[in-house]
Amino acid sequence: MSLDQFLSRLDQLQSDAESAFTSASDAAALEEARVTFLGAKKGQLKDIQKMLGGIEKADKPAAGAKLNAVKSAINSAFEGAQQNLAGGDDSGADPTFDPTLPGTRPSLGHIHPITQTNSHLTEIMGRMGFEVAEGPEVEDPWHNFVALNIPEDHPARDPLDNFYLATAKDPSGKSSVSAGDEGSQLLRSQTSTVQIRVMKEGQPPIRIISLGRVYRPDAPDATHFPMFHQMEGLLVDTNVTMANLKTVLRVFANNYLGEDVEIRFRPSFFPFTEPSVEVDFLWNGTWIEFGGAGMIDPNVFAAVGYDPEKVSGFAFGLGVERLCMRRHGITDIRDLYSGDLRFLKQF
Ligand code: FA5
Repeated sequence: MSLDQFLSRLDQLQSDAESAFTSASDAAALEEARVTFLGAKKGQLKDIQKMLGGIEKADKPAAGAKLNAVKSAINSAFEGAQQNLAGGDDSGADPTFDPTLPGTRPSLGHIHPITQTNSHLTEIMGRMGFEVAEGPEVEDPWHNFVALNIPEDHPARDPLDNFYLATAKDPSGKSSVSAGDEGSQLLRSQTSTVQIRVMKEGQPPIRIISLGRVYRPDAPDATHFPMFHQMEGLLVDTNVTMANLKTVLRVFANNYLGEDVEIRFRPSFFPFTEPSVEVDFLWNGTWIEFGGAGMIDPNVFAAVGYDPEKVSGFAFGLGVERLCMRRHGITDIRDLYSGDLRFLKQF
């Protein structure tokens, strides 16, 4: 073998060994590369060393010098790769940190199903021209009962059917509450109170909905909760009929529950509407009650200063939880308020 051939074989060997060492991704791969190039018996460096014997005598010093230089270059490339794999790059990085492992997802909150339902109902009713109105949850008996044509002796005013508030009135700190008292405040038992506030503040034509919490001392069961939500609707104009009321509620039900849902009115009684009805929707072959409705009673118009001979209107009040439960197949109202994230995260 000529000197030139020998030298170029050595150059080739050095570059092959260096790239094999740097691309070894773990200790096992590096060891395999070490045996290939530096192995004492079958290593490629050993093979070339054996060829030194076949070099012309005059060329031997140059060939030997090059062989030694390549040998030490390959050895130091091996040591460098060994250090890198051991994390010896002094960067201060945590050697136990594995960037390929999945991270811990931060847990994000989301909107409660009843709040989502309120937004959905607002959107549907908004398309029929109903604007949102609000009223306070702590009410006085005038808005909750008197203006709604609920007389003093009506069972709906019974202290056992309402949450009257213990408001201290005298400086001695003694509670002045005698439940049912004209002056005592209570948590509103229905959103119909907002009808009164809106009519007192404005003039017809009126077309509003009001979504909010109401409170009743009902024992919790699968369909009742002491705090729940209602969607009140109120439309006041001239020549308003029950056919208008039924159309609005049917369009609402078809949009919220489905095109195949039918609506039925059952005769009922509410002091603030005449005639009054219970509103049922036909859902999967069963009639289900969602709320009450009717034409505004002339006494209510009189209480807010409207002329019952000139204006007419309808109102309805639907249970928001019952609507939400139907749409999502929820069978127990208590699940909505248990605070169990496994349940709530499904919505
Ligand atoms: C009323 O509250 C009337 N204000 C409705 C109304 C408005 C009639 C306007 C006429 C004109 P009622 O007490 O039936 O009506 O309640 C209406 C709906 O609220 C019920 O059909 C039911 O869906 C829901 N609801 C009543 N009590 C509870 C409760 N404890 N938990 C959950 N939902 C309830």
